[in-house]
Amino acid sequence: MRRILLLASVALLLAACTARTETKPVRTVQFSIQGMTCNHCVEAITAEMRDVPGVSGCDVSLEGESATVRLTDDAAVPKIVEAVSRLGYEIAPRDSETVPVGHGA
Ligand SMILES: [Cu+2]
Repeated sequence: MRRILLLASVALLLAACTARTETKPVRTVQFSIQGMTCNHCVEAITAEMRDVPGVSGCDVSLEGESATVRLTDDAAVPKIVEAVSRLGYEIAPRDSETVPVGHGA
């Protein structure tokens, strides 16, 4: 009987997790960025990207001349391009993929 209760609660947890994935998908979009020369550039771009509505997180790579941005809203892509361009960097979206939310990351 105890075991059945345990299995039932595990099933409930899994169901709750799946439901959340469906209501709030997060996409990861890669950007190419030209013009970064030091970590201050990385920090400035990171701060600018995080201010854009619909961005839930980002990782900017100086060596890779790129950024990986997590979005909850596709409308954020042109806003990111505009905001980072305004700082004086060349930025363009590279590719994107849909990733499940609520499992780390
Ligand atoms: Cu710099």
